Amino acid sequence: MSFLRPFATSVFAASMISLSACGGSSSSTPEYTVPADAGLVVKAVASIRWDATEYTATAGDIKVFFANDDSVKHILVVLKDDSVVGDLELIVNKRGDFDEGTINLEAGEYRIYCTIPGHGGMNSTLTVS
Ligand SMILES: [Cu+2]
Repeated sequence: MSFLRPFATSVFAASMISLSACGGSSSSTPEYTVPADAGLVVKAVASIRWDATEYTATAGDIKVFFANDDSVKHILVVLKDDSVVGDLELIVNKRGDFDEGTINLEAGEYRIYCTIPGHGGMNSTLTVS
């Protein structure tokens, strides 16, 4: 993940003013910075769920940022008609972990899915247009 740092640093500097205006975050909030150019942001949240039931993205190369606000491991893949699309596989092992990658998707309906056994409920719609 070290490749993130130069970019994250510049974004952080640019957003310092707005962040400080918010009064800071609670100590229980996992620490990570969502890249400003992320085309799709997915978070795993408590009770083995995604943070949304429906996601949207713009067709083409989509930078996916995946963060873990839950306490167990999750593995994100994109499905189309029950088959994994592309070679994107993002893994977050514990709370506060994040991963990112890029996938090229044409317009259409996909699903954001977790491949961990027992996590079948992590199955949300992704609409690419
Ligand atoms: Cu999962």
